[in-house]
Amino acid sequence: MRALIIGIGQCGTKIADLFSLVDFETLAINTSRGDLEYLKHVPHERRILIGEGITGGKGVNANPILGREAMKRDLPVVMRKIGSIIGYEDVDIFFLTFGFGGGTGAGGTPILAEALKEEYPDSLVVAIGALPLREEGIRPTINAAITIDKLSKIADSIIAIDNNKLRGSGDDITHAYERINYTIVERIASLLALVDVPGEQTLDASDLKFVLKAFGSFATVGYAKAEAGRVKSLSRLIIKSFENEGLYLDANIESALYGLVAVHGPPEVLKAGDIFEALDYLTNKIKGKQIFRGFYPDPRERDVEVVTLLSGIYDSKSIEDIIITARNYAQSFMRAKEEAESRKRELLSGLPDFDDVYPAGDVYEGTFPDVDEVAKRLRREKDD
Ligand SMILES: Nc1nc2c(ncn2[C@@H]2O[C@H](COP(=O)(O)OP(=O)(O)OP(=O)(O)O)[C@@H](O)[C@H]2O)c(=O)[nH]1
Ligand SMILES: [Mg+2]
Repeated sequence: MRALIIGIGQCGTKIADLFSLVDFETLAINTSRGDLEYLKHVPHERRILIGEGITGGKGVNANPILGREAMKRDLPVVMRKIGSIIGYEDVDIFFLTFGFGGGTGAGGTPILAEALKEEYPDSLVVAIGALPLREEGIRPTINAAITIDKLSKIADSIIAIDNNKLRGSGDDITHAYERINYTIVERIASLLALVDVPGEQTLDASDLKFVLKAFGSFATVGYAKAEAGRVKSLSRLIIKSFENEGLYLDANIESALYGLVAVHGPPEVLKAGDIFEALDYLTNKIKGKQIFRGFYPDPRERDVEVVTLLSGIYDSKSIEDIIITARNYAQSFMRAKEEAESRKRELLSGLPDFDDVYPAGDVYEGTFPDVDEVAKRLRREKDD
């Protein structure tokens, strides 16, 4: 299975940087030169500055129109770079990582997603985006809502990460972001690492692609881990990975179409009976009734790790909150704008124009006297 992780904007490139650290193929794209330089693990030749002519390499300050234009202008450079990375071996999935609330990621990601879909129709394009914190205010929320709408028509799945949910309490925000990014990469990297591992009952690239090819609906990744000696019921641990606190966003998992469960741990704990009990329960619970599974017994392992993927989700409070807030704001903004316009018309009605109050015909039609000439004449007259 071949995945290419493409980070767009600051949040996205920071996430791609962590994927690079764990040996994934990555590319980092940003409008800010400083943010690109700040990355630690993405190789320098895999960093692309876009929109320099528009921004001077200084970012787009949360304006997605500029982010979109930057990506459009430099799309040929970006696509050539991607082509040279890919070479002759197909990519199964492009993962585009970004923050929904900024300008570069929100504006640029849909443009790149569309170009990738066109150029590589057999590969999947999966968006992995962080949803803005509530306290960031209205603009990031609007950027997020509009970008969700656009990507839902282009991407195969949208793995939305709710920063509000994963933030926890106490941390300052920079630490919280670091921790969230780590969680994102840890889970997705463990899942990808388990695909195409030889063995019976393992997952292959086509299983993962089947689950993620879900017409631009939402997907989420769940996770549960425990020391093998402490696992009393494996079935319970698997079910826990699907529970709300384990997921990237608040979602009703019953609305999911497909699921995928990968269980990794010491062979004596991975009992088929327990696993099937959990899978039966979950298959009945989700709407689409299809769950793929992979078992990975590993005698060297001391922990049991469960990674789950649910896709085809449409019922998510995290997403709904953003869409409703953005729509209410847009509607009340449009109303306020109309009110301002009509109030302005009312206030200024009945005023005359200049022609109504000044008499016509006072306009001097001749040529103006030459001031130098007049001065010379006056001086001559004085001297005489
Ligand atoms: N999870 C996570 N979210 C982040 C991180 N950095 C920023 N965000 C979120 O992403 C949004 C901002 O996106 P950025 O990536 O900073 O913006 P950008 O795409 O670089 O665009 P501009 O800075 O406007 O050019 C905000 O809503 C933040 O909540 C991060 O490291 N991790
Ligand atoms: Mg930025």
